Amino acid sequence: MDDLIAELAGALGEANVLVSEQDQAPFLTDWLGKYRGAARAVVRPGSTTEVAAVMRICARHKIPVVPQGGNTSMSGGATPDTTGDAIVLSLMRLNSIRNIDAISNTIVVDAGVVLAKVQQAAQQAGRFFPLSLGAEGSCTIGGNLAANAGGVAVLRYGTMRELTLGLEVVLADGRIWDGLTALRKDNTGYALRDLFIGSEGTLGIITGAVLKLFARPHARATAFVAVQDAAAALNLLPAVRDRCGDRLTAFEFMTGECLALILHHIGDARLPLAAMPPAAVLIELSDQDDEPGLRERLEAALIDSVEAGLVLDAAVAQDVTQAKAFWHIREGVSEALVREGKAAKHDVSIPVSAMADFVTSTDAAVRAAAPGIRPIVFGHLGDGNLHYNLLPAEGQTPADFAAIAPDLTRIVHDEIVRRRGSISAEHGIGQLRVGEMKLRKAPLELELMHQLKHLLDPAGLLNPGKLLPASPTN
Ligand code: FAD
Ligand code: 2HG
Ligand code: ZN
Repeated sequence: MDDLIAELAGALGEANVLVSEQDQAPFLTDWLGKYRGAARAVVRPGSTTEVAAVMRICARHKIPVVPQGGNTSMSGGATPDTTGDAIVLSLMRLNSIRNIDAISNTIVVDAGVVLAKVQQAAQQAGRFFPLSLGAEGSCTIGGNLAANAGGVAVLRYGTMRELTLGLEVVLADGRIWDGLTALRKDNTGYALRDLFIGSEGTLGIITGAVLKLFARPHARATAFVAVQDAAAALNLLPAVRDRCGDRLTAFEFMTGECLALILHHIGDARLPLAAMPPAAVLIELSDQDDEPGLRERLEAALIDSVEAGLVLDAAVAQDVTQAKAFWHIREGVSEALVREGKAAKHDVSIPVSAMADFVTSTDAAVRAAAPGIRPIVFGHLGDGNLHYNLLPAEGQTPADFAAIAPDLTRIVHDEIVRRRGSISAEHGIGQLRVGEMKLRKAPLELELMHQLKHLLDPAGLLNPGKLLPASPTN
């Protein structure tokens, strides 16, 4: 056993320092199966002080550290590189709900708590934690924070950043920053909390968080709506919002090609419409009570929109089971994409009003560059966030597709930048997009980001190769 492994085992116990290939395997590949890395060890601390001990040991030995939560990153953010120099620091054993305060409307949790467990804990206390996404059964609060996750309820409740009040973070040198305050107002200087949120494990290890809770919505109305295209969906958005106001919780778009892919691969997904539509929107309203009233409101908005020619057909869920079946379709999309083959993934953020034009011109541009290419487009249209996935043409070999994928990505990202958008809305830069940063970020922004990185992680040990290119200039 070398010195490093012996010290780590001394701090955490041998059972929590995984060195065998077999034990490490699940931690070294990403959810999409796109990256496979190597590590000296996978360590599993069980407390904040143990995380701090790991960081002190790694700082002394100059060992890179890759933090990992549920390992559901869509950008290879939690997978180490292939050198085998790094350790993977899994937060999964930090899994306690520390406190729920129904009056302050807050919950304090360890970073390794799985999102679904936080939702359940809030529900048991008669409260509601709104972050919701397809990976909620396995992603962790620490990962949600490090990625500033979005999901399907951002329209009403905001992203993880907006849902967070305080953080506890272990710094690269092992010091612990206790910022676990539950204050809605605190004007005492720079917002350190917000620096760590969205930093993808490159500035510190998040070990705990104070999150906002909300009143539990007891009423929901859910509709699966056929539309002609993204332009119709975009016009439907204000029509529903005007009728339903803040009750509008989700507005999720899928093209017909996307729907067909889901229905093909997800065996128990059933289309709730008479015929396959050119495109669809999944709409959800929520409120404190009065489910029949909520449903009526949604139906009225949809009837108006049929008359205005925006809606082709619609199914409104009559009970929870039907609503779940509608969501099952939407939630099947990432799995369907993986089953179909490796897609070139793009996480588009542009002004909401530019979405339809974006889809039309990007579809045309990628099809011109690569005849037969299959855009699979879906996402959080109400947030200005589409997942623009490209699948190879039928019969195209993976090698041929890989050869043209960078050019296609350039086309998609150019279309984003033309609209003053961002190349990542919610999945982060990770290792997937790190090569794009110099092209897409202003030099001044990159320089400031490098200075902050140097301040907090002078030896560059935290998640190297992710988010930031090696230097701002070359
Ligand atoms: P990981 O994948 O383990 O890590 C993500 C990043 O955070 C990595 O850079 C890692 O190094 C870092 N990290 C993890 N924990 C910590 C910590 N404690 N301290 C510091 N850094 C840390 N994302 C969305 O925003 N919206 C969606 O709708 C959405 N849907 C998804 C659906 C599916 C099926 C899947 C597989 C993923 C989806 N994602 C979505 C992507 C992903 O960002 C989220 O699942 C989640 O936020 C990642 O949490 P995790 O615990 O798995 O983090
Ligand atoms: C979603 O919105 C996720 O379902 C995953 O962000 C998107 O697989 C994807 O591209
Ligand atoms: Zn998404």
